[in-house]
Amino acid sequence: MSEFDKVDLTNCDREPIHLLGAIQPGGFLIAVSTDWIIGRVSQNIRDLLGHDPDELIGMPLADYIPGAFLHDLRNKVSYLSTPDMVERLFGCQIGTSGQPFDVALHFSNGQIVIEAEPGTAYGGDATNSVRAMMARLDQTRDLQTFYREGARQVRALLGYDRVMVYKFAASGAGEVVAEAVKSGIGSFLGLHYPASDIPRQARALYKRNLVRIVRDVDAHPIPVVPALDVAGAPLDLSLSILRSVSPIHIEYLKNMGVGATLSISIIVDDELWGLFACHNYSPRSPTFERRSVCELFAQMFSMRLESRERRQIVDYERRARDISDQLLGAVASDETLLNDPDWLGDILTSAIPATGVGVWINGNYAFSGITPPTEDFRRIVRALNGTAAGRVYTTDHIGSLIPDASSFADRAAGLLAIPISRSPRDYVILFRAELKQSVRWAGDPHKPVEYGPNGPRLTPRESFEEWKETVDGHSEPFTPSELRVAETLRATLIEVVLRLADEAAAERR
Ligand code: BLA
Repeated sequence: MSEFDKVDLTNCDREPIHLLGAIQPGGFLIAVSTDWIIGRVSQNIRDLLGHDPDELIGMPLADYIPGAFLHDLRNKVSYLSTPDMVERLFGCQIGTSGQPFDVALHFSNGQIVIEAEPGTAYGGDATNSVRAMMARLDQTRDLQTFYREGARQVRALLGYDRVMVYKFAASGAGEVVAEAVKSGIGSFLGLHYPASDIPRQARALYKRNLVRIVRDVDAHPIPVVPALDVAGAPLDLSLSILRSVSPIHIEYLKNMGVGATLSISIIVDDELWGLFACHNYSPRSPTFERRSVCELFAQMFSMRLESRERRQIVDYERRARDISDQLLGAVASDETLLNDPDWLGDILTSAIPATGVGVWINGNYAFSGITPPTEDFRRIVRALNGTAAGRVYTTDHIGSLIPDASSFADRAAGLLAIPISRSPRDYVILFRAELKQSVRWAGDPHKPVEYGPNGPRLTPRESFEEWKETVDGHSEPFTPSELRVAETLRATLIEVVLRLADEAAAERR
């Protein structure tokens, strides 16, 4: 097999985006040893220190920067106690021009990496800004307005043409769930993008380093020299604030017609939930200080989102426990209720929304609502007997459980099966009808592999025209929290069934 044949969607995942060895113009990078000897610099360093790289490498940093700045740096380095920490200094005097610089400091493989970019005073009180932003956020009632307010606040702070809240699905694909946008440039709200648009290593990196910026898609990256150290290792720029981004991604942005971007990670329960994704149609570079304020806002947004999501789940599960208690109470006073599928269906679907319920006990079956034809129901029960015992089973695509499920997908396309005995197995099964999903993709995600200017690699989709895909044979999926509720209901149902069996046995004696 030639190299060429091996190109596939996964090779984006192999680009070492943290080792590209360059920064974006407009800033400077100096890497020093722990005794402050210069090991590497960005090639544009003359503009900051008045000397070329070959004059600086191997020399003490102290010879080229003001003593007060070195003192501040040493101070900050002492705080870099845990991995992945980045310390910040705003408004530093480094050269002789009087220009203030914003500085970030971190360790990379035992080297201290110092990055500096021109700063202008933020001109506001950062604490006060974030507090006011949070107050507006906390006034929102539902998640949708919460997302939208988040996008608005980020746009108010950073001023990009378009600010989106981009949410990942479990598959890694994502959707624009909220947007704040300059008028007249169209909307991306509701558009879906395939998982490969933000490859795996990028997502992993974005959990460690929360903000990344592309100041100008037409800018030429500035190499950091020497590329390899004496041990032959490139500089790991994972935590850098100036890192020049993947050329593949730049190509993607150009295809999209975008001139500059910034994105900030939204992390919920230690996972990358999504991003604030900002676009500008011309170059844009908010100062490091302003980006830091926005990063803090995004962190607080994430915490609030986490607690809102938790609260929703707790409320729902509490309601479901009440329903389960109701079920137990009702059957205790009238056991014939259990043989009434309409009663059972009503009570179960008030806890877990479904379009129909089928009950299979001792080879007898009963239905309520919209359910599959009897013969297909039998096939489903047989297939369920092959799944893990004693556990609730769900699928949003019955076609993955039995063949020819499409013939009844309009009646039932997804199911949640609650086993209520061991062997032979009895079940209560909740069905959900087909949801003819029309997914609005930005560009055709199934477009064949293309070869672009970056060699035999996949290029991003060149067309971002909306591309509609209809997904057949699927229902609304059952959520993890519905699954937990189903486990609670299972315990209740088993209790009821066992008690009825005991009573029946006692009567026979
Ligand atoms: C990175 N891709 C990104 C980033 C975003 C997207 C937000 C983070 C960098 C940034 O903020 O610009 C994708 N941007 C989007 C999406 C929207 C958006 C979905 O605004 C929706 C509105 N990209 C591809 C393919 C590859 C690819 C096919 O489409 C690989 C071949 C690569 N994307 C790619 C890489 C990065 C990236 C490598 C990492 C860039 C970096 O941090 O160096």
